[in-house]
Amino acid sequence: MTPTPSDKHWSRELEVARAAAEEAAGILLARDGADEIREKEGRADLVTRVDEASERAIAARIRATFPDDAIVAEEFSGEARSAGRRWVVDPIDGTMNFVHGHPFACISIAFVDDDNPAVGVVQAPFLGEVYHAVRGSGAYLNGEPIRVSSVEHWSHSLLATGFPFKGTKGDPETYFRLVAQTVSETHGVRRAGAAALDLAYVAAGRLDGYFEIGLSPWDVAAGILLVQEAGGIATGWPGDHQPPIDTGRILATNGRIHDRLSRTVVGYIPPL
Ligand code: LIP
Repeated sequence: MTPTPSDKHWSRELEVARAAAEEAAGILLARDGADEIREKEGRADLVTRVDEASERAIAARIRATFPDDAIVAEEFSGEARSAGRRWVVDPIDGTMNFVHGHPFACISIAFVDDDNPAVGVVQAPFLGEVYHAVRGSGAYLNGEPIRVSSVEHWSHSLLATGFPFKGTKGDPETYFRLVAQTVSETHGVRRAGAAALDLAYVAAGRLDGYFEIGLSPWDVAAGILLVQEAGGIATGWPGDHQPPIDTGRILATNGRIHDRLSRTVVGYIPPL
């Protein structure tokens, strides 16, 4: 099914993404198979039968409407396509939290047209929150518009990050020195364990900035659009030549502290 130019506002893609996220949310809430856990590449890189059931449900909904689109997803990614119409899906972002019953876990679904996300949905079933955005049409939480914070001063900012623990995030000692500096200079740093929700919290003005490395496209694709449509800035690592969706290295802020955060992080972890 080839979309017509009138579909450029991506209303059908948003409808499919929201219905898929809602179906997946029911699967997460049921927790059927949550105790059937496998390790993937590393000690703490987990997958459960719920991740797999969530991804199958999401993929089925996408393919029913857009059979020719590519799907890039965490568990059965299959297609490593990095151009054209594609869906970038994390069936459970925050899997470690989900396994332990910590509520900071979500489904993240992005529709990417050309090189940038055009539709993004992040649904947090245990928090009762659904974030969505369409390129050029704003960002929303449970249907209400959201905007990034107005915090101007670095020393008054609340940040978030993710610590290295999967062996895919560089040198832990250097990273912890970076975190130590940001903790000493700001209102603090949160490490909640789900990149998509950290990005959604920046978009909602609950965090003023978020930074992390070693992520996957499905961790950030939807959240990048939420931040941008909420008036914030989401970029790759300072000096990187590839976008964050490709590098897995991201800085997202309210815009006002972006330069200070960029200068701080690149002092510890250089460009690729
Ligand atoms: C998680 C990210 C989180 C990061 C974790 C993990 P997953 O994704 O959302 O920000 O700190 O290491 O990568 O594996 O739960 O989909």
